[in-house]
Amino acid sequence: MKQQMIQLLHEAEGFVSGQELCDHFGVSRTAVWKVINQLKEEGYIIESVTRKGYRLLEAPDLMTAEEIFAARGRNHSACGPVSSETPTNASSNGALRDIAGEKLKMGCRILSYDTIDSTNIRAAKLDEEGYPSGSLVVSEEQTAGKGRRGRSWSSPSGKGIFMSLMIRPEINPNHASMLTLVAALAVSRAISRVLGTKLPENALAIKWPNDIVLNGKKIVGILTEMNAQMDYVNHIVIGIGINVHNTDFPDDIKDTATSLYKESGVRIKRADLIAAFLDEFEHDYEIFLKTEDLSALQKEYNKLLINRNRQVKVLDPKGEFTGIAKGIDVTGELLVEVEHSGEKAGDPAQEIEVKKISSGEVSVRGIYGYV
Ligand code: BTX
Repeated sequence: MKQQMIQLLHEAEGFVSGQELCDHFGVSRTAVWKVINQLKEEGYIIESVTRKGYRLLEAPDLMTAEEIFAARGRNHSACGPVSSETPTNASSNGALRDIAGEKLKMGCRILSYDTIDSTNIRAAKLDEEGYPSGSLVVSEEQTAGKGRRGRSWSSPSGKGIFMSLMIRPEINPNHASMLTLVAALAVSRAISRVLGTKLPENALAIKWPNDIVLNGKKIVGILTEMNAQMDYVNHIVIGIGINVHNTDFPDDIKDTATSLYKESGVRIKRADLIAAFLDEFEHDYEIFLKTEDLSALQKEYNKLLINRNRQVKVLDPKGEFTGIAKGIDVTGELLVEVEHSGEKAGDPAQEIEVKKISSGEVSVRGIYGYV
């Protein structure tokens, strides 16, 4: 009832009468009043006026299932309110898979925590617990937020979005790494949608393969983890960390990290950004499943790519080299043009080799500073 009450208050143009709420839920006025009081305690600002009823003046910046569903409801009616209780249709083997052409529902189960070790660790368990593909874990804080290759992700309470989406795509496991790029594109679009003109033009960019940068500093990190057999994906967890309200950062990242608030001066509602991401990802994921490559998304991704046409240093374990990044190909590999000078000294002949860099093998840093 609480979840539906929040939805109703969000959707109402003005006041909702107490009688309407009693009739809708089939409960007494006292029961309605109790839920309203509970919401007020949680930070909802609700005006109550005799003979008019209740009106939601402001919702708190919570990342609860209720707030995320309400935010989606305003611009995406396909995902109705769904209980976040443990589902009863537990079936790990043979669980429904995501196939192109089927209606995908990203975020239709949301598990929201105040604190957790890592949302990726929790999301990885959802598959065998029988949660449907598209289930989302969100937390206010992470005590052991994970970055790639054993690195950590700073996850202070109330400052960011720490979320992990569990999906079961019916794809070749070799194609799974492309989903990180699909997610990066969806997060970029979601940020642009929520902040719009509050961000300077071209300030938001993707640093291949999985960072989003704002004014040259890191604002989003994405960690994709897979549980698969040789030819079969059991599940994939896409973990996303977004710096939202941070005003300062730990010493080791203070020069390279930033937040949406620091760059725009706007305090967004985190549920709005999560809802926008779910909409965007749902759309792009379906496109990706059709071809299992990035052919339909490559152009947009390359437009956002900060490394494009810039000199990059490729930290390949077999030997570092520099070159000019040209963009990604349809498989998400970064194409880097490397110049080989002529054999004899003074020979002007130059040969250009295009090397394909796959995210698993190397990391790429700009020659000048972080990007
Ligand atoms: P990454 O390995 O590319 O980036 C980690 C590096 O980024 C760190 O070593 C540090 O230098 C820097 N860093 C750490 N925290 C932050 C931050 N908040 N903002 C900017 N820079 C930072 C990127 O890994 C993948 C991160 C995924 C995080 C999400 S949060 C939800 C989910 N759960 C989980 O445990 N991880 C993912």
